[in-house]
Amino acid sequence: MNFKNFFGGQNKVQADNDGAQTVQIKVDHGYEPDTVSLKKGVPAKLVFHRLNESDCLAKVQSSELGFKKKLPLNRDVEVSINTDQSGEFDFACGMNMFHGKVVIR
Ligand SMILES: [Cu+2]
Repeated sequence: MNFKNFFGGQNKVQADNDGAQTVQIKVDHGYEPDTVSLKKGVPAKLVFHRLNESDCLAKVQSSELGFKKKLPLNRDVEVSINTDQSGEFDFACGMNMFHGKVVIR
């Protein structure tokens, strides 16, 4: 099966060499894309990249997905996502003002 055709959806999911799903998320005026679709049971990571100097976006966190990360300006920050459970999981900036969502199916 060709992973690149398999995932589809509104985000650009790329399969890397080990078969993991990788999604780049641009952090500027919020998250882009703000909804990420992942395939259940396939290892996944989000790669956040912050372009906006605002402190508001300098952290990203999700209690539902169990991560809290600092996002240094202009750097890739990888977050591994457990895809064992299907569902919709929110993430947000440190002040809970900007929101994004991971959909696992
Ligand atoms: Cu904020």
